[in-house]
Amino acid sequence: MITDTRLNTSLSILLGSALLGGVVAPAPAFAEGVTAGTLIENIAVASYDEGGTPRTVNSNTVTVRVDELLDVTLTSLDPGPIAGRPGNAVLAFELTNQGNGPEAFRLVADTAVAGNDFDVAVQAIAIDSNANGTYEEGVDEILASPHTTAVLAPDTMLTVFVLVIVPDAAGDTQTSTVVLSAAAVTGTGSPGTAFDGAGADGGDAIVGTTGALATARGSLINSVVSVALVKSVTLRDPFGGTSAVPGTIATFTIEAQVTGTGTIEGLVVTDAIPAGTTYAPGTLALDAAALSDATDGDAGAVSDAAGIAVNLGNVDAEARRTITFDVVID
Ligand SMILES: [Ca+2]
Ligand SMILES: [Ca+2]
Ligand SMILES: [Ca+2]
Repeated sequence: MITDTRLNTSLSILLGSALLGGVVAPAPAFAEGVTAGTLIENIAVASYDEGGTPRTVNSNTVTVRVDELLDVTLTSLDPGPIAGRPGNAVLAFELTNQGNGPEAFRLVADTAVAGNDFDVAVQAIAIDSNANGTYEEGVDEILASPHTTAVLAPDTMLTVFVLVIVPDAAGDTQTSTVVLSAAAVTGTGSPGTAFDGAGADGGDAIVGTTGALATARGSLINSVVSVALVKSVTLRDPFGGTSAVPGTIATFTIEAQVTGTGTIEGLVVTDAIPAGTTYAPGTLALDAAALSDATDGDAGAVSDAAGIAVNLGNVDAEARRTITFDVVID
């Protein structure tokens, strides 16, 4: 009651000019209305004339404390299924305290969603501590279990990251969905459910239209890229035939096949010069275009000691790159 009296005094200026009849205090500019704990006061005034002297009489003050509404929304921040690959992936969500009081929210990520081609494993749930929309290890806070946000002021939005691991067994183009839920820590329930005394400033907490519980779905599509090498040889002997004799030129063909979805990074193909043969200088080629033997600006380099090396760099699937070189049988 002491607190109420103090607030009555500070807030009564809102209604100092109240007229006869009900008057509601101007609402602060919150989406969900007057902040929980606000005291709405009303005083009626009667004005009259007594023998030429104006008089006024005030009514007693009626005070209503605004209860706390518990409401929350959650949306996926990903524009669609994110591209994943076996290993780590990050799904992003936005949580908003739609209530009119301070509230924390408990987060639960459900990975076993009907229709999934595979289920991811949840590694952690994190908060975008520096509010840049990107998860950064060591910067953004990992929530300890049970995953509960800090107490959020009304209308506060928070970016939440669900860090998942895509299993190695997940196939190319397979999809998986994660359902994240956020529940008001004070309680959830059907709209109108009351938690007596559990709201801001000792008022009640009342479940709002959202049920104080929100869910959102984030999904990913797996991309698996792989490389296969297929090697073959053709022979030209000194007599116009295909026998393998000293002096026969052996042309090796190595086909690098990049299959699946995505990009292979830093692909380098190497091959030793076989014992009993000597590299035929100037014969290294990539997709029928000559490469110099020297280690220089092009993709290829050859020496009898080190063999051939062709740096294909980043290769998008699907792709086939063909390397050829000649050796002479000693
Ligand atoms: Ca609260
Ligand atoms: Ca961040
Ligand atoms: Ca070269």
